[in-house]
Amino acid sequence: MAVFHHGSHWGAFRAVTTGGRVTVAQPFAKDPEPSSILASIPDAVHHRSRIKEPAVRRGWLDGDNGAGRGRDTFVPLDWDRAVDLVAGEVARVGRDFGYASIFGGSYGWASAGRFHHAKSQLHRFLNMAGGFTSQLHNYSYAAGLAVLPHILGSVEAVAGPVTDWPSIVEHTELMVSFGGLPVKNAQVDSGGNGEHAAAGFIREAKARGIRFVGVSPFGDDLPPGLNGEWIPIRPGTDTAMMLALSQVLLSEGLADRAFLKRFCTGVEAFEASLEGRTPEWAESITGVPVDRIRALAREMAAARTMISTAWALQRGDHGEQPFWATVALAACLGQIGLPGGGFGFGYGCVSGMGAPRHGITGPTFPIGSNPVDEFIPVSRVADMLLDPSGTYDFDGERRRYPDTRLVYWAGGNPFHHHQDINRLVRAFRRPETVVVHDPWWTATARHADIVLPVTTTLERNDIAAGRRDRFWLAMHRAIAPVGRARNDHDVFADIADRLGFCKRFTEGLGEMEWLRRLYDEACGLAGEHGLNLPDFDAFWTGGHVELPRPAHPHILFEGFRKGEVQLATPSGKIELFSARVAGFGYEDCPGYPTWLPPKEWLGAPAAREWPLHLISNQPSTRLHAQLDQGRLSQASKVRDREPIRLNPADAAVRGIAAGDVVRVFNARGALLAGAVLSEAVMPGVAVLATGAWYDPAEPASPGSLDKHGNPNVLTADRGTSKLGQGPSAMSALVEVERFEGELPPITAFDPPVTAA
Ligand SMILES: Nc1nc2c(c(=O)[nH]1)N[C@H]1C(S)=C(S)[C@@H](COP(=O)(O)OP(=O)(O)OC[C@H]3O[C@@H](n4cnc5c(=O)[nH]c(N)nc54)[C@H](O)[C@@H]3O)O[C@H]1N2
Ligand SMILES: Nc1nc2c(c(=O)[nH]1)N[C@H]1C(S)=C(S)[C@@H](COP(=O)(O)OP(=O)(O)OC[C@H]3O[C@@H](n4cnc5c(=O)[nH]c(N)nc54)[C@H](O)[C@@H]3O)O[C@H]1N2
Ligand SMILES: [Mo]
Repeated sequence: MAVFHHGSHWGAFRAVTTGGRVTVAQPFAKDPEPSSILASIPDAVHHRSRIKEPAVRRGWLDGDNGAGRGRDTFVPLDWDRAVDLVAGEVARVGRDFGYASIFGGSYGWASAGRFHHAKSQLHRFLNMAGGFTSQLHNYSYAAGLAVLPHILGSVEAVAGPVTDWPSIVEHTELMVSFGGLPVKNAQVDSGGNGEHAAAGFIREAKARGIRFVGVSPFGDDLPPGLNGEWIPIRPGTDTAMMLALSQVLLSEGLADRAFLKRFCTGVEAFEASLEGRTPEWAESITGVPVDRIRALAREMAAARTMISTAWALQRGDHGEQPFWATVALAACLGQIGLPGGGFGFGYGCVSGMGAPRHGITGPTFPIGSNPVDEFIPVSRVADMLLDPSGTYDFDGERRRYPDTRLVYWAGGNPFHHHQDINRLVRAFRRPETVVVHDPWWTATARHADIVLPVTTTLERNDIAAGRRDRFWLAMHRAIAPVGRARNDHDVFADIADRLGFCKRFTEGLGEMEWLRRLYDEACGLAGEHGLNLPDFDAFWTGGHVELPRPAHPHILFEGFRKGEVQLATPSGKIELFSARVAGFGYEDCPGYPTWLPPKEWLGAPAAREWPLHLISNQPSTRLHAQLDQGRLSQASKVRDREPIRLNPADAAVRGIAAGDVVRVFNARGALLAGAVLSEAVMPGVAVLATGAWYDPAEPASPGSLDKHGNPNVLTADRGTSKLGQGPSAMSALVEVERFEGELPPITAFDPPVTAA
């Protein structure tokens, strides 16, 4: 038995190995609240779904123009041949079509280590090869990243740092959260997560007597034991409620006029737009009673109030609006920049939002710069593949999609993360070649032509350092590579060698030399902030470095409120009306926060045919599709299917009992899931987390039933608006029925046959 320091998006741990296998992941002693997701790590590392050797799709070898992607068998290759093929494709496409025809956006969370970060490795490699088309923004809060610079001049309200929890614990009296404080999500953070602090701060806040109000279609979004008040709301309608709250504040003389005058612009236009936006109007849209809306506005004005809006709210049609309406509501309350007051996006959404930390950048792998300046808004990938050289609007620009010939993905899983998978299946048949690196036979690997097996973090040395975390974590190699897996870095070094730039790519450094260099560089930066950190050897042996908590909690927009800084908006102030956004002339994102009905919501005409609103939230038992093979996720399945939560009344009228397998469907697709009945789901809503591995019953035909329960066969692939073009997964209507047929077995975890 041996024990190794390690780190992950789910937390720091000690990897215990026996006989060359990882058997247990023991939580890090300094973590106050380790995630139970750790238990799934050993299962996944040694799972039969690992890719054992490089493979090439049979139809690609036969020149089928992509027709067989997603259903073909694969032929094993040796590494030399695999590397030759990939190098040949990169060179050919770059030469014949230009490097913008290589799509290397490669969106995804990959793993925590900062050196072996797959997407960074790919980007460094492609930058040196000649460039690539990239992706802008993220699936988490793309609409927010687009709209907030116009109204706040920056993105920190959504990307952090937001006001620190200690400021909330000490000063806040009322915390109103749209989308709740989903602490299931605070189990993870990107890049490493040594300290899970959010749930503890929330408990402390409760002990101090803070009152919590959670506005959400799903009661479980407020942590258990909080005794918070749950206000159910129809999905996709929060903007209407926020506008009505603002209308009450302004019309009842409760708004902070001095704050609005001094720190905001466009107040008159905003106020005029609220004509008729009364609680009565909002009740008809949101389902929240008039009296509760009016009383809540008064309660918010009477207390030190923190408004938290979950990232999920912008992941829908017109997703820019709930964020803008949040800012406007907080501006009316006038507490922005005060301790414990104002607003922030994403409390509870990941571990580190609101966690106090120094603004020191951890070890970072240098990727260089892209000689091609072509990008797409992150979630327009299927549009790009289906409509080469098609035009679209984005944030004030008219743009054109590139003509993609080669898709290269390392560290992401679009067949998990993208909306309308049946459309994505068609889109993925378009390019000439698809290359994927992954440790596992994910649905994306199955839809590739050349599949390269890479190591998991446990098979290599690395350093984890989450941007929002206080710990830098040594990640010690605990086992030998599984099968013939290799590190992404080594694979790219070999391809670079074929293309003649290996030395530039590796800089002649080996793995440990890279780690030492990245650590030393980060220490240098920390030193400039007055932090003296141990040298690399002490860090590596000790297993971690702990950055101290800052002495004073950060307060969002404190300096602005004190008059020390202006915002980087055209007016220097908070823009309740934006002349710039209005000037774009987008009907789906006008110049001030506006309730615009989603294309799909419970008030839409389509709801007569598809009467349930599907919420596909983040899973509590894994990270996206990662670790779906593990024991925690598997234990949550119902007859092997992903659990779907339904209100008992909705289940009863459909003759559905707890534990039944149900068919969930709309015009875009259909899936099987396992029914769980819960009063915490408001009537008319169904909750199905993301991440069950896509498992089509008939891979040959797009539109086939997904046997396992990936909600993205049902979600719509359209941009939030012309402004943000973000993903709009949350705006999806469906119907649910009992599944009567013979239950097909799950095959998503069985490797596609490889034939010699
Ligand atoms: N319907 C719906 N869809 C959603 C969402 C939603 O709320 N609803 N949420 C969206 C959001 S916010 C996000 S962030 C996305 C997440 O989408 P992704 O980030 O794409 O999901 P992951 O499953 O984390 O995919 C990461 C992949 O990287 C692989 N990987 C891990 N380590 C390595 C490595 O070292 N090398 C290589 N090459 N690969 C590695 C993993 O095996 C996995 O396949 O999903 C989005 N999709
Ligand atoms: N365990 C775990 N944690 C994770 C992740 C994971 O995969 N697993 N993923 C991480 C990632 S990449 C991200 S971006 C964050 C995402 O953080 P979020 O986007 O906030 O997460 P979700 O779970 O999608 O949504 C939070 C809650 O918002 C509610 N909600 C949905 N639609 C509406 C609406 O229209 N109105 C209101 N009021 N509420 C609504 C849902 O009930 C949902 O439970 O989570 C991170 N944390
Ligand atoms: Mo995300």
